[in-house]
Amino acid sequence: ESPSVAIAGVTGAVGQEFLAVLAERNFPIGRLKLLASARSAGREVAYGGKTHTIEELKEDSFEGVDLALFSAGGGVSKAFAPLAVDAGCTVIDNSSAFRMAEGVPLVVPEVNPDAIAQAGIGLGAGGRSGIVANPNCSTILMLVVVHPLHAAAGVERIVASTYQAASGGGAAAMSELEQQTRESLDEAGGREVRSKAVFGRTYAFNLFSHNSPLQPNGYNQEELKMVHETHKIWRQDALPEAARTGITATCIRVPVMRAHAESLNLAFTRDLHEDEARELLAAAPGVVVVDDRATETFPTPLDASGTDPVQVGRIRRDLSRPAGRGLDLFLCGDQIRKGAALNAVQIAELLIA
Ligand code: 11C
Repeated sequence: ESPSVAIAGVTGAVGQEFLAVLAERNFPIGRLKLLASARSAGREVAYGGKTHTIEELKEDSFEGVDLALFSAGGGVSKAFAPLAVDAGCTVIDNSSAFRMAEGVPLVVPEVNPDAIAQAGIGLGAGGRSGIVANPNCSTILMLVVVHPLHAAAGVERIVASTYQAASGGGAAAMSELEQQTRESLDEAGGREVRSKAVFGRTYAFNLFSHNSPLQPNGYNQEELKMVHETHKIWRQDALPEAARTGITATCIRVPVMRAHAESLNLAFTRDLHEDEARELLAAAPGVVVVDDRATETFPTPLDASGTDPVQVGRIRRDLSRPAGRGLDLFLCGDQIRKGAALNAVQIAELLIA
């Protein structure tokens, strides 16, 4: 019997993409429940040839629901995901609320699919109900590409620089970028940028340090998520610091709509040459190599937008390292799809497999 599925936060950018990805992948759904805040309750949404009415997310929303996809912010997840689990529902949570919690698997299906079964989480008779966390988008995109190289040659250090799209800030952030771009081209308006409700600054034709809270050590939270989530996913979190992959990141918001880009510098413990890396990446699930030097065809956020795989290119030896011990590369991936909704639906597919 097909599972009964709920979506919490269905009106958001990721919530809408959950529906698109579920439909595209023909995910089996018995009953579909669409949940959002009281403001959106009563609105109608078409899915699978039927009209569904959005219901207000409440404490008893998950009675009789087998699987819930959450993307309504950390506060909503903290308040409602445990209630859903108590009602026998397994939650795939796109927020950061439970990612680092003990017993909550943090999963990129191409990297650590077995973490769900190891935690004993399943649907119905397949295991206990529980929370499975979807990692941060920048972590997901990085690991889909770096994991096959790590498996082959042991990544000892990653230096990451991100170029992150508006979509990471949600639908309102995407509208703000669009609106500011219009305003800054508007002669009549004096080219003054007025729409600053989300980021509080000029975003159009500009870039800025990621807007997540800055920590006393000078890193912002987005940068630290890439470090801590990667250690958890690679099961390095219990290792002494010297045995973990060293990871440092600088996260930047750029005026791009919905695909993140990352420049990665990788150091290896065993030899891995450029051609071998290209072959490993060409064979890796969820990755497409876009790396044609002759035509200077490399990944771009626009080409990656609306697509599933993470594009990788500019694969080259790091000339500052001994041959075989360092590579540079550049990747682009759709933040709303693989960075959020697609990864969550792939986790759901693992749960019903
Ligand atoms: C961004 N990565 O691009 C963020 C958005 O921890 O799920 C998602 C934050 C998170 O701004």
